[in-house]
Amino acid sequence: MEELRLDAQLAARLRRATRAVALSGAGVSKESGLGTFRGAGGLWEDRRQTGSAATGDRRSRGRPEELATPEAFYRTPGKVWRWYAARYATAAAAAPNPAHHALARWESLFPSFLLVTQNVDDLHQRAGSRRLVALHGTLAEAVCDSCGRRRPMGEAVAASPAEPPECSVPGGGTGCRGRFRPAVVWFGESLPAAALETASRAAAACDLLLAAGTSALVYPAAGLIETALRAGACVVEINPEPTPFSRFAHLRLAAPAGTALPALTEAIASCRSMTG
Ligand code: BJW
Repeated sequence: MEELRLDAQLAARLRRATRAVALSGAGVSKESGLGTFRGAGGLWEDRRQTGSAATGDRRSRGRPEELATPEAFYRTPGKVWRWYAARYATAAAAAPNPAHHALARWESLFPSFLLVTQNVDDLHQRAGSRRLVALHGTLAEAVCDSCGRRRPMGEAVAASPAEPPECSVPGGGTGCRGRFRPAVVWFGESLPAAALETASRAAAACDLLLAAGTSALVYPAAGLIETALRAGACVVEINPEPTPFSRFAHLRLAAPAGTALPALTEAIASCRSMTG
């Protein structure tokens, strides 16, 4: 992306911003080779429409609301487990892209910054982001659905590649008899309370919110954009496709995050280095 030119009013808002929040979604990891959920080529694209059989377990049929749910896991545990095992392997082999690296820089650009991610890959962390909350859990761990014990996903998949492994925490000699599942948040499940509380407070108090690579369809995460707008924050959106919030954004960059985010970050750094 060419150098970004900001109009004077927007440049002034970006220069004055002290409390920034970024909400990231699957589109930020797209250029690292990870699929988005919705839209063309997404993980939830209906294969009957594309006729593609080459995507293996990483794509799955049906509406997301019917797939990433506890009900789907209990109905077809092996299918759901293998889907996550394949996605875990892809994420583990992926590397952060320029969008992740640009966002890691935001910690030094603003006096207060919080990255709120919906992503379950750990690419932001691997790019160096530290002030981060993950709203939808992590692919890197499995958690017992009965006793809550956690173990690395890689270890759980190696122990049982085709079906979710049973938990064998000793207890009364029988073990807990639960099953491991990915430590992610499915539809109908509560988000981690502390992470949501931190994100909500930051959105209510921010003067700049960036929404990058998210369709902004899933709540309560998408509600953070509404919260920031209501608080009077400047809202910037990076997404090649429009979202329900596009028309409210003060700046909309209809481009891939891997190019738009470094360009925006340079523009912010340059206007913040100016005095006055
Ligand atoms: C690029 C790009 C590039 C492409 N660069 N961009 C209020 C109203 C209505 C419904 C609800 C509500 N509150 C709660 C609900 C119910 C539900 C919900 O939101 N439903 C809606 C779908 C209608 N929410 C929940 O159930 C949540 N729990 C909850 O609220 O608990 C309390 C409660 C319980 C019961 C009833 C009511 C309340 C939990 C939500 C959990 C979401 N989990 C998932 C799966 C995680 C595990 C996994 O990875 O499999 O999280 S769903 C999936 O969607 C995943 C994502 O984090 C999430 C968001 O998706 P995201 O990141 O936006 O990705 P995409 O694919 O949608 O969009 C990618 C975008 O990138 C696109 O726009 C592209 O254009 C763009 N893009 N290339 C930049 N290169």
